[in-house]
Amino acid sequence: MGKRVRSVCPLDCPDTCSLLVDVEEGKITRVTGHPDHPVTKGAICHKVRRFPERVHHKDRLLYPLRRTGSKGSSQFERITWSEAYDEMKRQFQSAIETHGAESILPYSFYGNMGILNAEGMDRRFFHRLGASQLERSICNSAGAVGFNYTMGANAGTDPEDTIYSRLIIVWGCNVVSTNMHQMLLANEARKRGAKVVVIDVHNNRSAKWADWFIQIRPGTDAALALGIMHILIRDRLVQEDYVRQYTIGYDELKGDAAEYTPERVSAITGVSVEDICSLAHLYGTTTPSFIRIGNGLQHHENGGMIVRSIACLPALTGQWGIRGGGAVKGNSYYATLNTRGIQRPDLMPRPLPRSINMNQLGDVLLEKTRPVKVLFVYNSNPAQVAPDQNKIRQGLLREDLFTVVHDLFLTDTAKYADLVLPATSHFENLDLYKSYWHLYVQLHEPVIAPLGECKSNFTLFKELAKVMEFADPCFDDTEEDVIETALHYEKNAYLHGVSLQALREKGWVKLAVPRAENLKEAEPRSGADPDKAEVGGPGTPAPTPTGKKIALYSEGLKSAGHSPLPTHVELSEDTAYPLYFITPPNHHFLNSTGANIPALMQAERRPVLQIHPVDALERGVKHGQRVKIFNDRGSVVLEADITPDVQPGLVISQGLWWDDDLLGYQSVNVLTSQRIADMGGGATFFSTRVEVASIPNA
Ligand SMILES: Nc1nc2c(c(=O)[nH]1)N[C@H]1C(S)=C(S)[C@@H](COP(=O)(O)OP(=O)(O)OC[C@H]3O[C@@H](n4cnc5c(=O)[nH]c(N)nc54)[C@H](O)[C@@H]3O)O[C@H]1N2
Ligand SMILES: Nc1nc2c(c(=O)[nH]1)N[C@H]1C(S)=C(S)[C@@H](COP(=O)(O)OP(=O)(O)OC[C@H]3O[C@@H](n4cnc5c(=O)[nH]c(N)nc54)[C@H](O)[C@@H]3O)O[C@H]1N2
Ligand code: SF4
Ligand SMILES: [Mo]
Repeated sequence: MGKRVRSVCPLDCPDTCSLLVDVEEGKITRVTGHPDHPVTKGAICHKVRRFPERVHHKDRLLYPLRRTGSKGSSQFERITWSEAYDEMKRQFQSAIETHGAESILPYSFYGNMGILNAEGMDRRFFHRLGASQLERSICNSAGAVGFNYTMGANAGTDPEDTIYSRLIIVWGCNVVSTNMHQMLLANEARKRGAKVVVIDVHNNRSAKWADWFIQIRPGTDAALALGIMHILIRDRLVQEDYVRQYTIGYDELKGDAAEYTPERVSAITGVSVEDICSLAHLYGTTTPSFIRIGNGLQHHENGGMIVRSIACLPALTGQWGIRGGGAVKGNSYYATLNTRGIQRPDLMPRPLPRSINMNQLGDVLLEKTRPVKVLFVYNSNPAQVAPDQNKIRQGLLREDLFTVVHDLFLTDTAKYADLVLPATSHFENLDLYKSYWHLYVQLHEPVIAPLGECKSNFTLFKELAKVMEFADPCFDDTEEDVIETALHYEKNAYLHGVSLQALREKGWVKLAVPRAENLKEAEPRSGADPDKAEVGGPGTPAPTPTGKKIALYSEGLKSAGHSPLPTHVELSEDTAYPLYFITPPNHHFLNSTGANIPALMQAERRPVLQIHPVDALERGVKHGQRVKIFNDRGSVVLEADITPDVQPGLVISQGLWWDDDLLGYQSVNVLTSQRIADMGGGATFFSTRVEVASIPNA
């Protein structure tokens, strides 16, 4: 007899959907949305509907493998877990003896967002080992830091309230593909009369869905935000009382914004003067108004400053604290857990091991003075997703590097491994999930038993700790113990009512974030001891989660060497190459996850390069022809798709496809740079410059 059980989507997607899973004879046969979840309401994307094919894929790794051929040749033999553990112990010890524990580098991201399996026992293990620390800044860190400079924390509007918004600006976010429930909530708001504006470089699915699409030049969004501020100030659309009460630096901002005339902003951004003025007036006269700030902005080298600048807008029109008003960059601050308890940074040796920025893996693997001797990859596929692939591949080919990859599949990274370890899918694990967008915490209880000899990250690192003879009691903790530790955090008042028991009963619990009212006053925060509370403290004087005033002028930015005021900074990279090359996610893959599921590959058809007719004509490129895209870092070949959906001077390839020698697919990250963004050590994928050439006789 089959069963239907509750589950959670583990993917690195803001929506963190609640799922319903049909299981028959130990196999997952169907995945749908849980209709009762207050935000995700039973709707899920195609990617996850196809999860039965992913979990029971013929290529699922089911037992440990040891390399037999040359690196990258995909030749492996089956070994036992005990052989794998012995080998890892030997390699760890040898690296520590010859080069110190810092020569061991964990490399992970959020292939599975579960707290226990993404940042739990693994962190404890590598901290105790004394391995190099990894700065996990490939995704949202530049924007998160930028937003914090303005608002004090990575927290904004409750997305459930956005059905009350009258104006929704989707700014650098492809919501139709990457945050589908924000699209559905916006559609609900539209039924109530709201207008949706999309500001993007690309006339993509979200742009076509919008009521008004504003096409902007790459990396110029801070100038547009300042142009809006200029007009709000000039035309007296600023809520002066609110600004005086809740912000710092309005007078300084006035001086700064005065320089961003519509004409100047138009010249920088490519948006017409008329559109800049209409947008500013629409924004200045509509309440509640909401801005969804996406990750597209902060994958530029000036991305932190762009997000910081946009984040100033809601304060000027007094939108915070109003139901349906404000902005969201991310909401992860509300769900702050007892991170120290989960990850145990106190286990690290002193002085602390060096920290390595994950965006610079290529250089780090080729570094000779303090070399990496052991690379341990899990929850990530760096040979596809990380910038400057030629250097990464060169590093992975090093004979003196021992690489372990723990994954569900033989990914492009795993092909270079010395040891490949089979990972459970999240359906096989107990875990805790929070969302970085909505305000519900969810529990995931195993839906099926582990397949083959697969082990979860949690189990793997717990067992490795035993193999390494780490006697610390924290390595005896069960999954339940760590969940209890994670939720036991009196400094976060929003966690009030979120317990393992409540989660077991209900599946999800909403964080106790006070509801925004249609008031200009902030609601007092309650539920915690005022002396202890750091997150969500009571009686905050300003409508920010920390109670601090909103920093239109930021001393913090100044001391970090940035402009203390919002400002437009020109992109600088590789001006020798004339075209910007932007590679955002596609609709049917989740980063490189799903790019080996036949149904999803068919839906995406093939990787292409979108190029404007003018740029194609200049280069003699024909539609459907194979073209070479190149810069100093390397070249890739893609099929040209000539379309006015991209602007002149910009080429776009969506999605991270796995390498395929037969079909000629290579990672687009061959072309992207290891250069770091202005803030948060962020990645700069989208500030890439290239040239495109037609391939003769192709
Ligand atoms: N289907 C799908 N969903 C996903 C993912 C996926 O791979 N596939 N990935 C998940 C992850 S990890 C993340 S971080 C999020 C990312 O999702 P989003 O936050 O939507 O970020 P991106 O899709 O990277 O970029 C958003 C948009 O920014 C645009 N853009 C690029 N440069 C600029 C610019 O200078 N100005 C403006 N205004 N726009 C610009 C791009 O054209 C793109 O439409 O999505 C998550 N959800
Ligand atoms: N050019 C370009 N590059 C980009 C981006 C872009 O927009 N353009 N986006 C960037 C962004 S925003 C992000 S977040 C990164 C994402 O980069 P990654 O986090 O590397 O994302 P994925 O490609 O999804 O790889 C996740 C891997 O984890 C594995 N996995 C899943 N669950 C588990 C588990 O429980 N245990 C273990 N051990 N493995 C598991 C999956 O099978 C998969 O191979 O990519 C970045 N790279
Ligand atoms: S990938 Fe996103 S939209 Fe799709 S099921 Fe998972 S959380 Fe929901
Ligand atoms: Mo991401």
